[in-house]
Amino acid sequence: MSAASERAWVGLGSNRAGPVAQVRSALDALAELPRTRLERASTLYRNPPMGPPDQPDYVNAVAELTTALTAHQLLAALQAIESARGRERSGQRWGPRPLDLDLLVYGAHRIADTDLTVPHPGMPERAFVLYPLVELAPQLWVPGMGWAAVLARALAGADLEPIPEWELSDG
Ligand code: A4P
Ligand code: MG
Repeated sequence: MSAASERAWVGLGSNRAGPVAQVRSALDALAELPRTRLERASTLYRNPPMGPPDQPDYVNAVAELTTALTAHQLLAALQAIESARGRERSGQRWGPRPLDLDLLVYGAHRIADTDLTVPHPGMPERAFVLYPLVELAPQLWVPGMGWAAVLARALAGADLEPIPEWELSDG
């Protein structure tokens, strides 16, 4: 990767159409992105929905990338992966979805325009983002928000169930 590349973290979530397989295939798709390297992926965690409770549990994970894409190019690439999995963007807010990819952190950048807000503003309330993020990057400073580990500690007692390896190999 070139000297101009950035370290970026992406949140993955699914609660439909085989959530474990959805997240695993999204990780494969991230590994195939141009000018991007998938450095590591967190454990997958099963957890109850944030938002409307009458929907299945989610499977969430975080991926760490090194990328020479701009933040907006990376967002477009994430949306293309979502669309390829049949995501309908017109659905209910925070409703069930086969695959949701959020750009959490993009280097030290702070971005707020009509298409993109980075760091992702929901992070401080979301154990399903912060716990896997801290697993990958225990020393991470989230621009404008603080240390990821400190943000995670504020959500102690989160209901996150790590998905064991044997379950992953079943798809
Ligand atoms: N957008 C702006 N900033 C970003 C960013 N940093 N990353 C814009 C990704 N997208 C960003 O997204 C709406 C618009 O946000 C996009 O067009 C993009 O330009 P969307 O994915 O279509 O909308 P959404 O996901 O339905 O809404 P929202 O508010 O983004 O929902 P979230 O935050 O993605 O949350 N419960 C559990 N347990 N686990 C989950 O993963 N996820 C959600 C959805 C709800 N409940 C959940 C989970
Ligand atoms: Mg989203």
